Amino acid sequence: MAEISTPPSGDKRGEVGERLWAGSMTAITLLLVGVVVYTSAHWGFHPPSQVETIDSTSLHEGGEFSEANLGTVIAPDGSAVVRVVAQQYAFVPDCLVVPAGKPVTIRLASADVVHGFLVQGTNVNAMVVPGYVTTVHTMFKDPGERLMPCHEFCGVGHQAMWARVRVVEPSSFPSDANNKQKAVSCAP
Ligand SMILES: [Cu+2]
Repeated sequence: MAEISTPPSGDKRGEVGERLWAGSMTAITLLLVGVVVYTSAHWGFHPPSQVETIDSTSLHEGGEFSEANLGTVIAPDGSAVVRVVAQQYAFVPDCLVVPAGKPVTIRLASADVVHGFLVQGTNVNAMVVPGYVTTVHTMFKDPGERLMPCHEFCGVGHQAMWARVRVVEPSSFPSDANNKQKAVSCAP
């Protein structure tokens, strides 16, 4: 009968090797966890939306993301808040109008699955997870039009899901935006 290879009794080399490996793996794991904890605390990492929750199944029934609130509203200080719903397979509204050179806050909620959005040529890039509000603060320097595609695969119509961001001079901003009752967009 073949002997299973075990260290001869009294030979501790195998056991020492095992302990060495187990010890170094534990040390590496602890080091990596330490690096994650340190960098998170040092750089103040947090989810982009500060974990603001919302009931994704009832967005259309009222509240912040009801139809009348979707689009851009200008605050008295000239800054803009844009509210957008992401759903299979469109952004509502699908054309956002924002003032150039003013602080812009974009708030998105998903009505169904995970979506994502980015604005071409800027660092605006975030995911839109159902149940949470995604908030992005930015500023668009120059007037012009930019594409805003969905970048998270969200189903068979994903490739057709994109919006435009039209950056205009604050002076030529639709005047309705100053009326807080009505959000504006450039969607047809
Ligand atoms: Cu999508």
